[in-house]
Amino acid sequence: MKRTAYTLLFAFLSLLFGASASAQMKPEDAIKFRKAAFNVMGYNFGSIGAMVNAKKPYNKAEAERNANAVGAVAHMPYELFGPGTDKGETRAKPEVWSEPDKFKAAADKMQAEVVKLVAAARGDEAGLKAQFGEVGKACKACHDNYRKE
Ligand code: ASC
Repeated sequence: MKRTAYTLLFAFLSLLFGASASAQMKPEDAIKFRKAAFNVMGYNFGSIGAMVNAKKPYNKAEAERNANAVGAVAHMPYELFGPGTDKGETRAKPEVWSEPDKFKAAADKMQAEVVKLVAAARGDEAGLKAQFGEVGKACKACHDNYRKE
């Protein structure tokens, strides 16, 4: 019983401090971290793109690592568009904050397609190529509406 109480207390404190750490993060740090996440995604997604578009040899193990890396960080940027992060070194358009439901829907769509990309990377190159296209469309939809050139 005592152990359960400590476990619960620990879980509660972790949540509390976890939440406040992200709430109190300096806006410039949030911007820096979300760009880092997008860059990790861009690097790895680009590597898959190079393979499925015959710019470099298809290597299944590498494609799986790339897809897993995208999958591991795809949720991150959207935790980092909080208040005050609309100003500074960012190309994010004001619509990110003025139409949060639509922005969230676009982010959710991307993340759902990335989950399928992770699965597709375990299959053959044709399936990976098809799902690469779907993820690319989700990336582009968001860039078109929510990113300045
Ligand atoms: C990429 C990459 C993106 C997307 C996007 C798709 O490889 O870095 O941001 O694809 O260009 O339209």
